[in-house]
Amino acid sequence: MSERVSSICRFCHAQCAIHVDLENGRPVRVDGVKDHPIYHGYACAKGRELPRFHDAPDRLLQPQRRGSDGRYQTIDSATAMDDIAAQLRAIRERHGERAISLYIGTHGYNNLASTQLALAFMEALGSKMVFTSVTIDQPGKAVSQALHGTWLAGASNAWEADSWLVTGANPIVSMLGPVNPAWTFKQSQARGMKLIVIDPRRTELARRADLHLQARPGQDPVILAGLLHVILDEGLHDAAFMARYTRGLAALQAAVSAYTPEFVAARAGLRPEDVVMAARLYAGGRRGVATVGTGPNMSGHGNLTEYLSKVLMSVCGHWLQAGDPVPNPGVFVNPMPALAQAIDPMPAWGFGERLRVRGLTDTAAGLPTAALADEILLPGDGQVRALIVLGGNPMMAWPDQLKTREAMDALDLLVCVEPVMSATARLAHYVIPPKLTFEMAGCSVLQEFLGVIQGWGYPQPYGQWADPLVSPPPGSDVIEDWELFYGLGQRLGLALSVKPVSHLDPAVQAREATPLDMRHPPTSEALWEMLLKGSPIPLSEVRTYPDGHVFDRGESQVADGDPAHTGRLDVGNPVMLEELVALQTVDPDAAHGDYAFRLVSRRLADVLNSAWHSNEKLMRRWKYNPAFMHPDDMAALGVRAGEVVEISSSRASIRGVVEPAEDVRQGVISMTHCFGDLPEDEHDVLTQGSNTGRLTPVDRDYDPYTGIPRMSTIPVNVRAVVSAPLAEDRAAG
Ligand SMILES: Nc1nc2c(c(=O)[nH]1)N[C@H]1C(S)=C(S)[C@@H](COP(=O)(O)OP(=O)(O)OC[C@H]3O[C@@H](n4cnc5c(=O)[nH]c(N)nc54)[C@H](O)[C@@H]3O)O[C@H]1N2
Ligand SMILES: Nc1nc2c(c(=O)[nH]1)N[C@H]1C(S)=C(S)[C@@H](COP(=O)(O)OP(=O)(O)OC[C@H]3O[C@@H](n4cnc5c(=O)[nH]c(N)nc54)[C@H](O)[C@@H]3O)O[C@H]1N2
Ligand code: SF4
Ligand SMILES: [Mo]
Repeated sequence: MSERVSSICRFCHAQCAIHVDLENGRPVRVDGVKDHPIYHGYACAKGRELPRFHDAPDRLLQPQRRGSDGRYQTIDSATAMDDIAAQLRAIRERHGERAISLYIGTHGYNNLASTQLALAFMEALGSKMVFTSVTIDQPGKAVSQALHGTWLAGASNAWEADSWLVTGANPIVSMLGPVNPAWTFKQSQARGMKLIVIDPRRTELARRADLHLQARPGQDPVILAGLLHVILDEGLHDAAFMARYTRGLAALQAAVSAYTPEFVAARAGLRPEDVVMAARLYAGGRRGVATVGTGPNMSGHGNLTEYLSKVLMSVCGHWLQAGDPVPNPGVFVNPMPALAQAIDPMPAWGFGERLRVRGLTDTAAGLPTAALADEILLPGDGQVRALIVLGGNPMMAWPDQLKTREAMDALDLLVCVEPVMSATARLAHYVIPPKLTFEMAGCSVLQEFLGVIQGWGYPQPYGQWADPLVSPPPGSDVIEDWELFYGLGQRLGLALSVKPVSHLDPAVQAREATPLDMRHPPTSEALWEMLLKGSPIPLSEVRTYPDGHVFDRGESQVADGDPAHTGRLDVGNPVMLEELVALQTVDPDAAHGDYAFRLVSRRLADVLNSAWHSNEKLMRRWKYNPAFMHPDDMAALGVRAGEVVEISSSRASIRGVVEPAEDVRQGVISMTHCFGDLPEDEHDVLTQGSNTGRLTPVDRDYDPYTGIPRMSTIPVNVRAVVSAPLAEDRAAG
């Protein structure tokens, strides 16, 4: 028996609408939805493999408990929760709430129901030790918004913008940007939108750009300061917008004065005329968007790069202004009021929980995850003893893998919510396997929620709901991720409260929170109703459109703000400008003259971080993370395609399999993260790849506020070690 049903892929944040073929109750095939108004039939190779994840031979179907002999034993989920709760209680009694920490990774976020319940659990427990992948990803986003202030009406979307500047992101592959980026950029450029890309690699996006600045990595604040210099110098800025809504122009002008196109070009390895052209292209239109990706956030001065990117938007008056159409009035999420009005900056760091290491505090992006290993290792009051990992893989993803390894060993209790025995799960005391996508209900709220970040999200009021399609495999004992946190809350006598994701304002979320009945668990649907409480379109209405729907919310325009409101966007934040001025005299890269190469991160289309590397189809091209290098660099080193090199940083050495890539700037190695294995289990670079996180020390060269260390533009040396047979195979075949 076969049927075709509608669903949502939740393997990444893109949340594509999909069609799933079921045969005898099992999913067998996934396709994009033809003629879909938002996704236009798109579904990537990973989404198409969802059925194989559900039936994967390495999928865990029962909770695992590690015995004193190190072996895992199957237990049932109720017993697992009893055990974990008892241990948490003991740790709390002996060491206090702070000893219990939570880390939410990528797959926690892909399902906001689990994230919200995990947060509710920690709040009820009274521990502020909540860490997420955000602070080892793009912490500069939230930090810079706090420093710069918020424009209520928000930014244009790619469907309507006149110019789009992307610094160190590759949305065509990563999907972090406009929904269905390839389709969207194509339409927008046909309409006349100018696309400018700054990236040391000629990426899939850069190839489509009107101008690609193939700069030296790590020089982004210098380049953006150069753009600001040209814009202010040539009078391309929006003086009226600046006078009315911003402050700090004089300080900004002074700080960028030395960043002439010649200076910038020399520093960043560009041509001065390209710096000028980038400024003119970006500033040329009425509405523009400047976005930054993971590359610059990880390359030092990430807050500054993100800050200058927002300053560019404000200097050009590129935000949506009174009379502009409101692109997305919301389906599941109530957006900020569409007003031409600025909200003053807010504290970006220095508040909340204080870490015991490196003087770090809570930040607008959350607690610094790069410091959690040290918080676990450092003895004394407040030492972290327990860690619950929700949909993340610290051993593969965190910087400084060797330190992370030590930290995982030092924990009294490590719990992973994981569908496979991931590198981290193999060190855990308990592994709780979750239900997977097709076994759970879900909706498109995540992608809509991400729309608060300029340049991301749905361009129209689109929403979709997905019912569970299949039961978990017979005989399995898998639960929805959130059920673990509910179950632990029950056993610890906590009162959990669900904050709705349908509101952006934390105060409103707290006010609208629904206390859970701690005796009778909610159904998943009831939980989603709580999460979407007060949404612009009721869930019941969204559910009537199985393939999702663009709702008619009428035409609306951005309205004038309240004239009495005095909020202003700050384009002259003193801390940021001081950092910028210091870069004039000192090129931070010059300190690493002993290292000939810079290793930059990137994404591969067929894999998502560390997830499901066991899938044969996705890994058919490379079972490892290739070290992409320019052919001239390879020739200089005397290495050929497929040969193995040793890549050494100040912290550690890893191996890499060389892959020639004309698109990579010389002097740069481009390599994706989350490969390899535990240090002791990494034996064969050709089948496992290697872990770039091992190259990064967390306690040197880190951001003083968010703690993010240098995870891209890592100074490294490269030397040939082995002539792998692979090279001969290739030559022969
Ligand atoms: N050097 C370097 N380091 C990096 C990066 C880089 O670019 N360079 N990138 C950083 C970034 S941006 C991030 S976000 C982090 C990623 O950090 P993490 O989120 O910690 O790492 P992931 O590999 O995404 O972990 C996802 C885990 O979820 C599991 N999983 C898969 N499906 C499901 C599911 O349905 N439910 C649940 N509960 N779990 C599931 C996977 O098996 C995997 O173990 O890595 C960071 N590390
Ligand atoms: N297929 C796939 N999609 C993914 C992921 C995945 O693993 N695979 N991971 C997901 C996650 S967790 C995230 S956070 C997003 C990330 O989304 P993006 O930020 O778009 O990530 P990347 O595609 O790695 O693009 C980063 C770009 O920065 C460039 N770069 C590196 N260093 C520098 C620098 O110093 N300056 C400049 N200007 N550029 C630099 C790299 O060459 C690369 O092209 O992707 C998500 N989507
Ligand atoms: S882009 Fe993301 S959501 Fe879309 S099909 Fe691929 S993995 Fe799934
Ligand atoms: Mo990420």
